[in-house]
Amino acid sequence: MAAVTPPRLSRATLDRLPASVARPAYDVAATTIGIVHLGIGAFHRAHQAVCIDDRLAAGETGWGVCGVSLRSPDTAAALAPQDGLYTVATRSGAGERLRVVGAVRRLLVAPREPEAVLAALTDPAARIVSLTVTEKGYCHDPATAALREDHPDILADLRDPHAPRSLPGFLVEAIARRRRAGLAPFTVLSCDNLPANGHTVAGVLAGFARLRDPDLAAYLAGEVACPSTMVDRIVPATTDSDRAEVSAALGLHDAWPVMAEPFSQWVIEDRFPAGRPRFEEAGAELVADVAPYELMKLRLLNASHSALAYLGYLAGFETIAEVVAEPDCARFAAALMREEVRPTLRMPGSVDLPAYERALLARFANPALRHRTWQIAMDGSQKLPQRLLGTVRDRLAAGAPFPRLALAVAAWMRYVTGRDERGGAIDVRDPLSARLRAIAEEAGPVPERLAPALLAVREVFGTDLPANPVFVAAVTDGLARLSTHGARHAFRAR
Ligand code: CS2
Repeated sequence: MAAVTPPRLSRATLDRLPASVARPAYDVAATTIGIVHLGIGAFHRAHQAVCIDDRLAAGETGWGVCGVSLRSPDTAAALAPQDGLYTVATRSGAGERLRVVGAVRRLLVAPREPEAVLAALTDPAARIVSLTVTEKGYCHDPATAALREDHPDILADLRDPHAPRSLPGFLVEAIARRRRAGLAPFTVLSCDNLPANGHTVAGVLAGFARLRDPDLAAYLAGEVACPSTMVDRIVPATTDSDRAEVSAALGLHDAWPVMAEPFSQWVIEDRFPAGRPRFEEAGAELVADVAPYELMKLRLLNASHSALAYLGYLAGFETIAEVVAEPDCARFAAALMREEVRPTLRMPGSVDLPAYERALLARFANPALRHRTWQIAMDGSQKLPQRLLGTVRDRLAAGAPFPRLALAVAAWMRYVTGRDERGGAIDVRDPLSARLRAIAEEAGPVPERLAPALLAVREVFGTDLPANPVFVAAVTDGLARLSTHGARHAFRAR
C-alpha cells in the first residue's frame, strides 16, 4: 500500500497543527521585511530567526526576513511552498519540543536571480543584512583575514560588478546602488564563527571596494556599520529520518525542519545606525565589546568540537555524543579547555569559565543530537586558525605547553590525508582538499616529513608557526603518537 503523504506545512494548514506544537503568535502575512539574510541555512533558521520570530510576535512587525541562498537552491525549494514556515525541533535527553517559525517571509536564490537579490538589498525597508555564509563565504585568507584578490568569485565580480556572485560582490554593489539612490546603508551583521566577525567582514568589503573604486571604499569605511556578534547553538544537519519524524509529529509535511539543542546564545555589539529589533527582549545580550565572548566561544566550544571531531572520527566514532560518552575522551576535552585554553582568555568578571566549560561538556553529551564528527570536520583549513592556532600562538608566547592542541592539529593532518586508521577512504570536504591530499601523498606518512609539508600551507599556519621549532616538534610528536598507537589511545595518553 502506498504511504499517504500528509498535507504540506503552510499558512493555510497552520491551524491543523497539534496543540503541543508552538506556532507564530502573530499574523505572518501582515509582517514586512526589514532584514535580508545571506546564507539561509539551518543555523540561521535555528538561531537568529527564532529570536526575530519572538520580536515579530511582540509586535515589531517590520523585521521579517528575506532569506537568500548564495549557492544551492535547496532551502528555497523546500520552504517556498511552505510560505517560508518551518519547524525547529529542540532535542535533549528530556525529549523534543517543536516550534513552527514564521520569521522567514521570502526566499531568493542568488545564482538564479541576482537582480532580485540586489533589489531586496536596495529596498529602503531593508535596514540589516545579516550573514551566515560560513568561513569560506568571506573569500578571505583565513590566516590573515585579508580579501583573497585571486579568489575566482572575486575576479569574476571585479570583471562584472553589476552581476555579482560573491558575498563581497553583492554587498558592495548593493551599498553603491543605495548610495546613488540617496538611501542610507544597511548594517552588516555577520553571524559566522570568525573572530572579530564584524571587523573581518568590514575588511573584505573594504578590500573589494578599493579594487572597484577608492571613493566607494572611503564611503564604506565612514558609513557602513559592521557590528560583531558571537553566535552559539549546536545545529546538526537535518537527516531524512529527522524529516520523517517531525512530519509525523506535526501531521503535516515539513520538507526541511531544523534540529537544535535547547541552549542558544547571541551576543551582539550594539552598533545599528539604521535601527534594529529589540533583540535583548528575545534573549540576546547587547554589549559594547563582543571580542572576549567570541574568543571564549571559538577557543573553548569550537576548538574542543574540532579536536573531538578529528580525533573522534579517526578513532571510529560517528557522533560527538558518542565521543564524550567515553570517559577518557571527555577528560581530554576538559583538560584541553582548562589547562591550555582558559589561561589565554580574559573575560568580564560576570563570566564563570569553569562553569561554561562544564556546560559545554554537558551540551556535547546531549544524547538526542546526532551531531556527526564528519560534519564538524568539514572545512578544517578555514576553521583551524581561529579555533586552535590563535591559542597556540598565545601559549607559545607565554612559553606554556599545548600538547592537546598540537594533537588536535596532528589529527587534522591525519584526517586530510584522506585515509583513516584502517586504510579506508575519508570523504574530506574542504576548499583546499585536493591540495592537502597532494601534499600528503608527496610527503608520505612519516611524521617528520608529513608535519612540515602540511605546515607549509600558509593560508592555515601563516609564516610564523612553520618556523617555530617548538610548534613543529609538538605537532610532529602528535602525528607520531597517532601513527604508532592510533587516535583512541592518544585520547587516553593525554
Ligand atoms: C561546529 C559548529 O560544525 C562545526 O564546526 O563546531 O557549527 C558549532 O556547532 C556551532 O558553532 C555551535 O554554536
